[in-house]
Amino acid sequence: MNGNFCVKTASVHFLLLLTFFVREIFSSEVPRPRGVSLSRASLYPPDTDFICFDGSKTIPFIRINDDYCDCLDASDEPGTSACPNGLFHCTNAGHRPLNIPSNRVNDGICDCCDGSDEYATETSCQNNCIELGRSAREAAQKNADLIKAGKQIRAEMGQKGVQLKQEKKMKLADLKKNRDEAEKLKLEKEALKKEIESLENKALEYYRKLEDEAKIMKEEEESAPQRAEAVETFNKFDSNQDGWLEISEVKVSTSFDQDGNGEVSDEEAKFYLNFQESVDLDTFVKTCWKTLRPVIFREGAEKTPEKKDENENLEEEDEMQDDQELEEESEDHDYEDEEQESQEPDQATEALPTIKYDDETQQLVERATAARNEYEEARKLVNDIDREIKKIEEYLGKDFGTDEEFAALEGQCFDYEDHEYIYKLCPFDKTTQQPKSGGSNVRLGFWGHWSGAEHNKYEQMTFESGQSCWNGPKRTTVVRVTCGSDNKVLSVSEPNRCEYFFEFVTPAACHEAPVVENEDLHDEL
Ligand code: MAN
Repeated sequence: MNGNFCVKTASVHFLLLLTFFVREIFSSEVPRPRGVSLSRASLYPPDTDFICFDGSKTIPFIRINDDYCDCLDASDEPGTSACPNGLFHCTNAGHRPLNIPSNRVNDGICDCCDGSDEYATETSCQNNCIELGRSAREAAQKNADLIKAGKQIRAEMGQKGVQLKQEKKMKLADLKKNRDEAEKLKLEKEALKKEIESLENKALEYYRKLEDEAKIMKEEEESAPQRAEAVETFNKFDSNQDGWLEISEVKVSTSFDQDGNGEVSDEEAKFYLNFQESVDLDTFVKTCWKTLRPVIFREGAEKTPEKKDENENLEEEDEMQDDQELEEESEDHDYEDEEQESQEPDQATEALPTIKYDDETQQLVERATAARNEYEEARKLVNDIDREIKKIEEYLGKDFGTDEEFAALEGQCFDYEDHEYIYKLCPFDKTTQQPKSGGSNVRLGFWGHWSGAEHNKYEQMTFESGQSCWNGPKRTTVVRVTCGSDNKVLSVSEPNRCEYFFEFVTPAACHEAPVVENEDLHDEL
Protein backbone atom coordinates (compact mmCIF):
# COMPACT_ATOMS: atom_id res chain seq x y z
CA MET A 1 0.00 0.00 0.00
CA ASN A 2 2.79 2.40 1.09
CA GLY A 3 4.99 1.37 -1.78
CA ASN A 4 2.15 1.99 -4.14
CA PHE A 5 1.67 5.43 -2.70
CA CYS A 6 5.36 6.29 -3.13
CA VAL A 7 5.32 5.13 -6.71
CA LYS A 8 2.22 7.21 -7.31
CA THR A 9 3.72 10.33 -5.67
CA ALA A 10 6.95 9.91 -7.63
CA SER A 11 5.05 9.65 -10.88
CA VAL A 12 3.01 12.79 -10.04
CA HIS A 13 6.30 14.62 -9.42
CA PHE A 14 7.70 13.37 -12.63
CA LEU A 15 4.57 14.41 -14.48
CA LEU A 16 4.71 17.87 -12.91
CA LEU A 17 8.36 18.33 -13.81
CA LEU A 18 7.74 17.13 -17.32
CA THR A 19 4.78 19.47 -17.71
CA PHE A 20 6.90 22.30 -16.38
CA PHE A 21 9.70 21.81 -18.84
CA VAL A 22 7.47 21.16 -21.80
CA ARG A 23 5.58 24.31 -21.00
CA GLU A 24 8.70 26.34 -20.42
CA ILE A 25 10.21 25.23 -23.67
CA PHE A 26 7.20 25.36 -25.93
CA SER A 27 4.67 27.83 -24.62
CA SER A 28 6.24 30.73 -22.77
CA GLU A 29 7.19 33.86 -24.54
CA VAL A 30 9.65 34.64 -21.76
CA PRO A 31 11.01 31.56 -20.01
CA ARG A 32 9.88 31.55 -16.41
CA PRO A 33 8.54 28.98 -13.98
CA ARG A 34 4.82 28.33 -13.91
CA GLY A 35 2.81 30.71 -11.77
CA VAL A 36 5.36 33.53 -12.05
CA SER A 37 4.41 36.88 -13.53
CA LEU A 38 6.40 38.46 -16.33
CA SER A 39 7.62 41.20 -14.06
CA ARG A 40 9.08 38.66 -11.63
CA ALA A 41 10.57 36.32 -14.24
CA SER A 42 14.04 37.78 -13.72
CA LEU A 43 13.93 36.59 -10.08
CA TYR A 44 14.19 33.02 -11.37
CA PRO A 45 17.44 32.85 -13.45
CA PRO A 46 17.48 29.27 -14.79
CA ASP A 47 21.25 28.85 -15.01
CA THR A 48 22.06 29.20 -11.30
CA ASP A 49 20.93 27.75 -8.01
CA PHE A 50 17.84 29.37 -6.59
CA ILE A 51 18.04 31.35 -3.34
CA CYS A 52 14.73 31.62 -1.50
CA PHE A 53 13.57 35.27 -1.52
CA ASP A 54 13.91 35.39 2.26
CA GLY A 55 17.51 34.14 1.87
CA SER A 56 16.85 31.17 4.13
CA LYS A 57 17.91 28.44 1.69
CA THR A 58 19.67 27.76 -1.61
CA ILE A 59 18.37 24.93 -3.77
CA PRO A 60 19.17 23.65 -7.26
CA PHE A 61 17.01 25.35 -9.87
CA ILE A 62 15.46 22.00 -10.75
CA ARG A 63 13.66 22.06 -7.39
CA ILE A 64 11.56 25.06 -8.43
CA ASN A 65 7.95 23.88 -8.74
CA ASP A 66 8.86 20.28 -7.85
CA ASP A 67 5.75 20.17 -5.65
CA TYR A 68 7.86 20.18 -2.50
CA CYS A 69 7.96 23.31 -0.38
CA ASP A 70 11.60 24.20 0.34
CA CYS A 71 11.33 27.91 1.10
CA LEU A 72 9.38 29.20 4.08
CA ASP A 73 8.26 32.17 1.98
CA ALA A 74 6.92 29.79 -0.73
CA SER A 75 9.13 31.40 -3.38
CA ASP A 76 10.29 28.00 -4.72
CA GLU A 77 6.75 26.80 -5.46
CA PRO A 78 5.00 29.58 -7.44
CA GLY A 79 3.21 27.09 -9.68
CA THR A 80 2.10 24.31 -7.32
CA SER A 81 0.03 24.04 -4.19
CA ALA A 82 2.93 22.64 -2.16
CA CYS A 83 3.44 25.74 0.01
CA PRO A 84 0.47 26.86 2.10
CA ASN A 85 1.32 30.54 1.76
CA GLY A 86 2.10 30.77 -1.95
CA LEU A 87 0.49 32.81 -4.71
CA PHE A 88 -0.12 31.55 -8.22
CA HIS A 89 -0.09 34.06 -11.05
CA CYS A 90 -2.52 33.55 -13.94
CA THR A 91 -1.47 35.36 -17.09
CA ASN A 92 -5.04 35.46 -18.40
CA ALA A 93 -3.93 36.86 -21.75
CA GLY A 94 -6.79 38.87 -23.25
CA HIS A 95 -8.16 39.73 -19.80
CA ARG A 96 -6.84 40.80 -16.44
CA PRO A 97 -3.99 38.81 -14.86
CA LEU A 98 -4.81 37.37 -11.48
CA ASN A 99 -2.96 36.13 -8.38
CA ILE A 100 -4.70 33.31 -6.57
CA PRO A 101 -3.75 31.51 -3.36
CA SER A 102 -1.67 28.50 -4.34
CA ASN A 103 -4.02 26.06 -2.58
CA ARG A 104 -6.44 26.68 -5.43
CA VAL A 105 -3.94 25.25 -7.94
CA ASN A 106 -5.10 21.90 -9.25
CA ASP A 107 -8.06 21.78 -6.87
CA GLY A 108 -10.50 20.85 -9.62
CA ILE A 109 -11.98 24.35 -9.88
CA CYS A 110 -11.10 26.75 -12.67
CA ASP A 111 -10.02 29.99 -11.06
CA CYS A 112 -8.05 31.54 -13.91
CA CYS A 113 -9.93 32.37 -17.09
CA ASP A 114 -7.03 30.89 -19.09
CA GLY A 115 -7.38 27.63 -17.11
CA SER A 116 -3.70 27.69 -16.18
CA ASP A 117 -4.40 26.84 -12.52
CA GLU A 118 -5.76 23.39 -13.44
CA TYR A 119 -2.86 21.94 -15.44
CA ALA A 120 -2.60 18.56 -13.69
CA THR A 121 -6.20 17.62 -13.03
CA GLU A 122 -8.87 16.16 -15.17
CA THR A 123 -10.90 19.34 -14.97
CA SER A 124 -10.89 20.80 -18.40
CA CYS A 125 -10.98 24.56 -18.10
CA GLN A 126 -11.99 26.57 -21.12
CA ASN A 127 -9.94 29.62 -21.87
CA ASN A 128 -12.59 32.35 -21.90
CA CYS A 129 -10.26 35.26 -21.22
CA ILE A 130 -10.99 36.85 -24.60
CA GLU A 131 -14.77 37.03 -23.98
CA LEU A 132 -14.39 38.02 -20.35
CA GLY A 133 -11.81 40.63 -21.33
CA ARG A 134 -14.15 42.02 -23.95
CA SER A 135 -17.09 42.39 -21.58
CA ALA A 136 -14.81 43.77 -18.89
CA ARG A 137 -13.52 46.36 -21.32
CA GLU A 138 -17.08 47.22 -22.37
CA ALA A 139 -18.11 47.60 -18.73
CA ALA A 140 -15.00 49.68 -18.07
CA GLN A 141 -15.85 51.87 -21.04
CA LYS A 142 -19.41 52.30 -19.80
CA ASN A 143 -18.07 53.16 -16.39
CA ALA A 144 -15.60 55.60 -17.91
CA ASP A 145 -18.45 57.28 -19.84
CA LEU A 146 -20.52 57.45 -16.67
CA ILE A 147 -17.59 58.92 -14.77
CA LYS A 148 -16.92 61.44 -17.53
CA ALA A 149 -20.54 62.68 -17.50
CA GLY A 150 -20.73 62.45 -13.72
CA LYS A 151 -17.51 64.39 -13.27
CA GLN A 152 -19.08 67.34 -15.01
CA ILE A 153 -22.02 67.29 -12.60
CA ARG A 154 -19.65 66.69 -9.69
CA ALA A 155 -17.73 69.81 -10.66
CA GLU A 156 -20.99 71.80 -10.68
CA MET A 157 -21.98 70.32 -7.32
CA GLY A 158 -18.56 71.28 -5.98
CA GLN A 159 -18.97 74.86 -7.20
CA LYS A 160 -22.36 75.02 -5.54
CA GLY A 161 -20.88 73.58 -2.37
CA VAL A 162 -18.09 76.15 -2.29
CA GLN A 163 -20.63 78.89 -2.87
CA LEU A 164 -22.90 77.56 -0.12
CA LYS A 165 -20.05 77.45 2.36
CA GLN A 166 -18.98 80.93 1.32
CA GLU A 167 -22.50 82.25 1.88
CA LYS A 168 -22.64 80.59 5.27
CA LYS A 169 -19.28 82.10 6.22
CA MET A 170 -20.56 85.56 5.30
CA LYS A 171 -23.76 84.95 7.24
CA LEU A 172 -21.69 83.86 10.22
CA ALA A 173 -19.61 87.04 10.12
CA ASP A 174 -22.82 89.10 9.99
CA LEU A 175 -24.36 87.16 12.84
CA LYS A 176 -21.29 87.61 15.01
CA LYS A 177 -21.43 91.35 14.43
CA ASN A 178 -25.16 91.39 15.21
CA ARG A 179 -24.52 89.34 18.30
CA ASP A 180 -22.13 91.90 19.71
CA GLU A 181 -24.74 94.60 19.25
CA ALA A 182 -27.51 92.39 20.61
CA GLU A 183 -25.42 91.53 23.66
CA LYS A 184 -24.75 95.21 24.28
CA LEU A 185 -28.44 95.95 24.03
CA LYS A 186 -29.25 93.08 26.36
CA LEU A 187 -26.87 94.40 29.02
CA GLU A 188 -28.37 97.87 28.71
CA LYS A 189 -31.89 96.49 29.05
CA GLU A 190 -30.84 94.37 31.98
CA ALA A 191 -29.38 97.37 33.79
CA LEU A 192 -32.55 99.39 33.10
CA LYS A 193 -34.71 96.54 34.32
CA LYS A 194 -32.73 96.18 37.54
CA GLU A 195 -32.85 99.88 38.20
CA ILE A 196 -36.60 100.21 37.74
CA GLU A 197 -37.31 96.92 39.53
CA SER A 198 -35.52 98.14 42.60
CA LEU A 199 -37.75 101.25 42.66
CA GLU A 200 -40.76 99.08 42.00
CA ASN A 201 -39.83 96.75 44.86
CA LYS A 202 -39.51 99.59 47.27
CA ALA A 203 -42.85 101.02 46.24
CA LEU A 204 -44.56 97.64 46.44
CA GLU A 205 -43.22 96.76 49.85
CA TYR A 206 -46.05 98.66 51.54
CA TYR A 207 -48.68 97.00 49.33
CA ARG A 208 -47.23 93.55 49.88
CA LYS A 209 -47.62 94.03 53.59
CA LEU A 210 -51.25 95.00 53.03
CA GLU A 211 -51.74 91.96 50.85
CA ASP A 212 -50.21 89.66 53.44
CA GLU A 213 -52.40 91.06 56.15
CA ALA A 214 -55.50 90.66 54.00
CA LYS A 215 -54.50 87.12 53.27
CA ILE A 216 -54.03 86.25 56.91
CA MET A 217 -57.37 87.77 57.78
CA LYS A 218 -59.05 85.81 55.06
CA GLU A 219 -57.44 82.59 56.16
CA GLU A 220 -58.54 83.17 59.69
CA GLU A 221 -62.05 83.88 58.55
CA GLU A 222 -62.10 80.71 56.54
CA SER A 223 -60.71 78.51 59.26
CA ALA A 224 -63.02 79.89 61.96
CA PRO A 225 -65.93 77.44 61.34
CA GLN A 226 -63.56 74.50 61.24
CA ARG A 227 -61.96 75.60 64.46
CA ALA A 228 -65.35 75.95 66.13
CA GLU A 229 -66.20 72.44 65.02
CA ALA A 230 -62.95 71.13 66.47
CA VAL A 231 -63.42 72.94 69.77
CA GLU A 232 -66.92 71.57 70.07
CA THR A 233 -65.71 68.03 69.48
CA PHE A 234 -62.84 68.46 71.94
CA ASN A 235 -65.27 69.56 74.63
CA LYS A 236 -67.59 66.64 73.89
CA PHE A 237 -64.79 64.13 74.37
CA ASP A 238 -63.12 65.87 77.30
CA SER A 239 -65.56 64.30 79.75
CA ASN A 240 -63.80 65.53 82.89
CA GLN A 241 -63.53 68.97 81.36
CA ASP A 242 -59.90 69.38 82.48
CA GLY A 243 -58.80 70.88 79.17
CA TRP A 244 -56.87 67.71 78.19
CA LEU A 245 -58.07 64.91 75.99
CA GLU A 246 -56.77 61.57 77.26
CA ILE A 247 -56.67 58.05 75.85
CA SER A 248 -59.46 56.89 78.16
CA GLU A 249 -61.70 59.72 76.92
CA VAL A 250 -61.13 58.80 73.29
CA LYS A 251 -61.61 55.07 73.87
CA VAL A 252 -65.29 55.51 74.74
CA SER A 253 -66.21 56.07 71.10
CA THR A 254 -66.30 52.91 68.98
CA SER A 255 -65.70 55.09 65.93
CA PHE A 256 -61.99 54.67 66.63
CA ASP A 257 -62.04 50.90 66.53
CA GLN A 258 -59.83 50.48 63.52
CA ASP A 259 -59.55 46.68 63.45
CA GLY A 260 -63.30 46.22 64.00
CA ASN A 261 -62.89 43.93 67.06
CA GLY A 262 -65.52 45.89 68.97
CA GLU A 263 -63.01 47.62 71.23
CA VAL A 264 -60.83 50.69 70.97
CA SER A 265 -57.35 49.76 72.09
CA ASP A 266 -54.90 52.23 73.64
CA GLU A 267 -52.89 52.19 70.45
CA GLU A 268 -55.96 52.90 68.32
CA ALA A 269 -56.88 55.82 70.58
CA LYS A 270 -53.33 57.14 70.60
CA PHE A 271 -53.34 57.23 66.81
CA TYR A 272 -55.99 59.94 66.98
CA LEU A 273 -54.11 61.82 69.68
CA ASN A 274 -51.10 62.33 67.51
CA PHE A 275 -49.43 59.36 69.25
CA GLN A 276 -49.50 61.08 72.62
CA GLU A 277 -51.05 60.15 75.94
CA SER A 278 -53.07 63.36 76.05
CA VAL A 279 -53.37 66.57 74.05
CA ASP A 280 -54.54 70.05 74.95
CA LEU A 281 -57.12 71.99 72.96
CA ASP A 282 -54.60 73.84 70.81
CA THR A 283 -52.75 70.68 69.77
CA PHE A 284 -56.03 68.98 69.15
CA VAL A 285 -57.24 71.72 66.83
CA LYS A 286 -53.98 72.06 64.97
CA THR A 287 -52.94 68.45 64.56
CA CYS A 288 -55.48 65.86 65.70
CA TRP A 289 -58.58 67.31 64.13
CA LYS A 290 -57.40 66.50 60.63
CA THR A 291 -57.32 62.78 61.44
CA LEU A 292 -60.30 62.70 63.65
CA ARG A 293 -62.81 64.71 61.66
CA PRO A 294 -63.38 62.26 58.79
CA VAL A 295 -63.84 59.38 61.25
CA ILE A 296 -66.37 61.20 63.34
CA PHE A 297 -68.40 62.28 60.36
CA ARG A 298 -68.20 58.90 58.68
CA GLU A 299 -69.30 56.95 61.71
CA GLY A 300 -72.14 59.22 62.74
CA ALA A 301 -72.71 61.36 65.78
CA GLU A 302 -74.49 58.65 67.79
CA LYS A 303 -71.15 57.04 68.58
CA THR A 304 -69.70 60.11 70.24
CA PRO A 305 -69.68 59.85 74.03
CA GLU A 306 -72.32 62.46 74.68
CA LYS A 307 -75.94 61.58 74.21
CA LYS A 308 -77.69 63.67 71.65
CA ASP A 309 -80.42 65.93 72.74
CA GLU A 310 -83.48 66.41 70.64
CA ASN A 311 -82.28 69.60 69.07
CA GLU A 312 -79.36 67.75 67.71
CA ASN A 313 -81.51 65.46 65.64
CA LEU A 314 -81.80 68.13 63.05
CA GLU A 315 -78.06 68.65 63.05
CA GLU A 316 -77.63 64.93 62.60
CA GLU A 317 -79.33 65.06 59.26
CA ASP A 318 -76.99 67.81 58.19
CA GLU A 319 -74.01 65.88 59.42
CA MET A 320 -75.19 62.77 57.62
CA GLN A 321 -75.22 64.79 54.49
CA ASP A 322 -71.75 66.18 55.25
CA ASP A 323 -70.69 62.67 55.99
CA GLN A 324 -71.79 61.47 52.58
CA GLU A 325 -70.01 64.33 50.86
CA LEU A 326 -66.88 63.60 52.83
CA GLU A 327 -66.96 59.99 51.85
CA GLU A 328 -67.32 60.87 48.23
CA GLU A 329 -64.37 63.21 48.50
CA SER A 330 -62.24 60.75 50.38
CA GLU A 331 -62.76 58.17 47.64
CA ASP A 332 -60.88 60.45 45.28
CA HIS A 333 -58.31 61.74 47.71
CA ASP A 334 -56.76 60.04 50.65
CA TYR A 335 -55.97 63.37 52.20
CA GLU A 336 -58.65 65.86 51.43
CA ASP A 337 -56.62 68.58 53.10
CA GLU A 338 -53.89 68.23 50.56
CA GLU A 339 -56.39 69.06 47.90
CA GLN A 340 -57.69 71.95 49.92
CA GLU A 341 -54.20 73.23 50.51
CA SER A 342 -53.36 73.25 46.85
CA GLN A 343 -56.49 75.19 46.11
CA GLU A 344 -56.18 77.60 48.96
CA PRO A 345 -53.73 80.10 47.51
CA ASP A 346 -55.81 80.50 44.39
CA GLN A 347 -59.01 80.88 46.29
CA ALA A 348 -57.33 83.32 48.62
CA THR A 349 -55.92 85.42 45.81
CA GLU A 350 -59.17 85.32 43.95
CA ALA A 351 -61.13 86.41 46.96
CA LEU A 352 -58.65 89.06 48.07
CA PRO A 353 -59.79 92.56 47.38
CA THR A 354 -57.69 93.92 44.51
CA ILE A 355 -55.37 96.45 45.96
CA LYS A 356 -55.24 99.66 44.04
CA TYR A 357 -51.85 101.30 43.85
CA ASP A 358 -51.38 105.00 44.04
CA ASP A 359 -50.60 106.67 40.71
CA GLU A 360 -46.87 106.83 41.25
CA THR A 361 -46.61 103.14 42.18
CA GLN A 362 -48.90 102.19 39.32
CA GLN A 363 -46.62 104.03 36.93
CA LEU A 364 -43.56 102.32 38.38
CA VAL A 365 -45.18 98.91 37.99
CA GLU A 366 -46.01 99.68 34.37
CA ARG A 367 -42.51 100.94 33.65
CA ALA A 368 -40.99 97.87 35.32
CA THR A 369 -43.24 95.56 33.31
CA ALA A 370 -42.19 97.29 30.10
CA ALA A 371 -38.51 97.07 31.13
CA ARG A 372 -38.91 93.37 31.87
CA ASN A 373 -40.50 92.79 28.46
CA GLU A 374 -37.79 94.72 26.67
CA TYR A 375 -35.07 92.84 28.49
CA GLU A 376 -36.77 89.53 27.70
CA GLU A 377 -36.91 90.45 24.02
CA ALA A 378 -33.23 91.44 23.98
CA ARG A 379 -32.29 88.22 25.77
CA LYS A 380 -34.30 86.16 23.28
CA LEU A 381 -32.61 87.89 20.38
CA VAL A 382 -29.14 87.00 21.71
CA ASN A 383 -30.26 83.39 22.21
CA ASP A 384 -31.70 83.19 18.70
CA ILE A 385 -28.48 84.53 17.22
CA ASP A 386 -26.43 82.08 19.29
CA ARG A 387 -28.56 79.21 18.07
CA GLU A 388 -28.11 80.28 14.46
CA ILE A 389 -24.35 80.73 14.93
CA LYS A 390 -24.11 77.24 16.37
CA LYS A 391 -26.02 75.78 13.42
CA ILE A 392 -23.78 77.52 10.88
CA GLU A 393 -20.62 76.52 12.71
CA GLU A 394 -21.80 72.93 12.71
CA TYR A 395 -22.50 73.19 8.99
CA LEU A 396 -19.07 74.69 8.28
CA GLY A 397 -17.47 71.93 10.31
CA LYS A 398 -18.99 69.23 8.12
CA ASP A 399 -16.77 67.40 5.66
CA PHE A 400 -18.51 67.71 2.29
CA GLY A 401 -15.67 66.15 0.29
CA THR A 402 -12.35 67.37 -1.08
CA ASP A 403 -14.12 69.87 -3.36
CA GLU A 404 -17.30 70.41 -1.28
CA GLU A 405 -19.01 68.20 -3.86
CA PHE A 406 -21.35 66.55 -1.34
CA ALA A 407 -22.57 69.84 0.18
CA ALA A 408 -25.54 69.98 -2.16
CA LEU A 409 -26.87 66.74 -0.62
CA GLU A 410 -27.18 68.35 2.83
CA GLY A 411 -30.82 69.05 3.61
CA GLN A 412 -32.07 66.54 1.03
CA CYS A 413 -33.52 63.06 1.64
CA PHE A 414 -33.69 60.10 -0.75
CA ASP A 415 -36.28 57.34 -0.46
CA TYR A 416 -36.09 53.64 -1.18
CA GLU A 417 -39.11 51.40 -0.98
CA ASP A 418 -39.15 47.62 -0.58
CA HIS A 419 -42.16 45.39 0.09
CA GLU A 420 -42.17 46.15 3.81
CA TYR A 421 -40.63 49.57 4.45
CA ILE A 422 -39.92 53.02 3.07
CA TYR A 423 -36.32 53.87 3.90
CA LYS A 424 -34.97 57.39 3.91
CA LEU A 425 -31.40 58.52 3.52
CA CYS A 426 -30.79 62.12 4.56
CA PRO A 427 -27.05 62.62 4.08
CA PHE A 428 -25.30 64.39 6.97
CA ASP A 429 -28.45 64.02 9.06
CA LYS A 430 -30.08 60.60 9.54
CA THR A 431 -31.46 57.37 8.07
CA THR A 432 -34.96 56.11 8.83
CA GLN A 433 -37.27 53.15 8.25
CA GLN A 434 -41.03 53.64 7.96
CA PRO A 435 -43.12 50.46 8.06
CA LYS A 436 -45.65 50.48 5.20
CA SER A 437 -48.21 48.72 7.36
CA GLY A 438 -48.28 51.71 9.72
CA GLY A 439 -46.44 52.19 12.96
CA SER A 440 -43.83 54.69 13.87
CA ASN A 441 -40.82 55.81 11.92
CA VAL A 442 -37.70 54.01 13.16
CA ARG A 443 -34.45 55.98 13.27
CA LEU A 444 -31.68 53.84 11.83
CA GLY A 445 -28.86 56.22 12.74
CA PHE A 446 -27.69 59.81 13.00
CA TRP A 447 -24.94 61.14 10.78
CA GLY A 448 -21.62 59.88 12.07
CA HIS A 449 -18.69 60.16 9.69
CA TRP A 450 -17.16 59.19 6.36
CA SER A 451 -15.89 55.66 6.71
CA GLY A 452 -14.45 54.62 3.35
CA ALA A 453 -11.03 53.10 2.85
CA GLU A 454 -7.97 55.26 3.43
CA HIS A 455 -7.48 56.09 -0.24
CA ASN A 456 -11.12 57.12 -0.67
CA LYS A 457 -12.94 57.80 2.57
CA TYR A 458 -15.84 59.37 0.62
CA GLU A 459 -16.96 56.00 -0.70
CA GLN A 460 -18.82 55.18 2.52
CA MET A 461 -20.94 56.96 5.14
CA THR A 462 -21.68 55.70 8.63
CA PHE A 463 -24.79 56.66 10.60
CA GLU A 464 -24.84 55.61 14.25
CA SER A 465 -26.81 55.76 17.51
CA GLY A 466 -30.15 54.90 15.92
CA GLN A 467 -33.11 53.55 17.88
CA SER A 468 -32.21 50.63 20.13
CA CYS A 469 -32.88 47.21 18.73
CA TRP A 470 -35.20 45.02 20.82
CA ASN A 471 -32.87 43.45 23.38
CA GLY A 472 -29.92 44.53 21.33
CA PRO A 473 -27.59 47.35 20.33
CA LYS A 474 -28.53 50.70 18.79
CA ARG A 475 -29.25 50.59 15.08
CA THR A 476 -26.49 51.66 12.67
CA THR A 477 -26.35 52.25 8.93
CA VAL A 478 -23.51 51.99 6.45
CA VAL A 479 -24.02 53.71 3.10
CA ARG A 480 -21.87 52.70 0.17
CA VAL A 481 -21.49 55.75 -2.09
CA THR A 482 -20.60 55.25 -5.75
CA CYS A 483 -20.79 57.17 -9.01
CA GLY A 484 -24.17 57.53 -10.70
CA SER A 485 -25.79 59.99 -13.05
CA ASP A 486 -28.45 60.92 -10.41
CA ASN A 487 -28.69 60.94 -6.64
CA LYS A 488 -30.46 57.68 -5.87
CA VAL A 489 -30.68 54.90 -3.30
CA LEU A 490 -30.31 51.67 -5.28
CA SER A 491 -30.84 49.15 -2.53
CA VAL A 492 -31.26 48.68 1.20
CA SER A 493 -30.53 45.52 3.13
CA GLU A 494 -30.10 44.42 6.73
CA PRO A 495 -27.10 42.06 6.63
CA ASN A 496 -27.18 41.69 10.43
CA ARG A 497 -30.10 42.44 12.72
CA CYS A 498 -30.42 46.21 13.14
CA GLU A 499 -27.36 46.86 10.93
CA TYR A 500 -28.49 48.39 7.67
CA PHE A 501 -26.66 48.74 4.39
CA PHE A 502 -27.67 51.30 1.75
CA GLU A 503 -26.25 51.55 -1.76
CA PHE A 504 -26.37 55.15 -2.89
CA VAL A 505 -25.24 56.59 -6.22
CA THR A 506 -24.51 60.24 -6.84
CA PRO A 507 -22.57 62.28 -9.40
CA ALA A 508 -20.65 63.68 -6.41
CA ALA A 509 -18.83 60.34 -6.24
CA CYS A 510 -17.80 60.38 -9.92
CA HIS A 511 -14.05 60.47 -10.28
CA GLU A 512 -11.45 58.12 -11.68
CA ALA A 513 -10.71 55.27 -9.33
CA PRO A 514 -7.43 55.88 -7.54
CA VAL A 515 -4.60 53.89 -9.10
CA VAL A 516 -3.64 50.99 -6.89
CA GLU A 517 -0.05 50.05 -7.70
CA ASN A 518 0.36 46.34 -8.29
CA GLU A 519 3.02 45.60 -10.86
CA ASP A 520 2.12 41.90 -10.96
CA LEU A 521 -1.31 42.68 -12.32
CA HIS A 522 -0.08 45.17 -14.85
CA ASP A 523 2.13 43.60 -17.33
CA GLU A 524 0.24 41.08 -19.36
CA LEU A 525 -3.15 42.33 -20.47
C1 MAN B 1 -38.09 46.18 13.25
C2 MAN B 1 -37.29 46.63 12.07
C3 MAN B 1 -36.33 45.56 11.60
C4 MAN B 1 -35.52 45.03 12.78
C5 MAN B 1 -36.41 44.63 13.90
C6 MAN B 1 -35.56 44.24 15.12
O1 MAN B 1 -38.98 45.20 12.88
O2 MAN B 1 -36.57 47.76 12.46
O3 MAN B 1 -35.49 46.06 10.60
O4 MAN B 1 -34.74 43.92 12.39
O5 MAN B 1 -37.25 45.70 14.27
O6 MAN B 1 -36.35 43.83 16.16
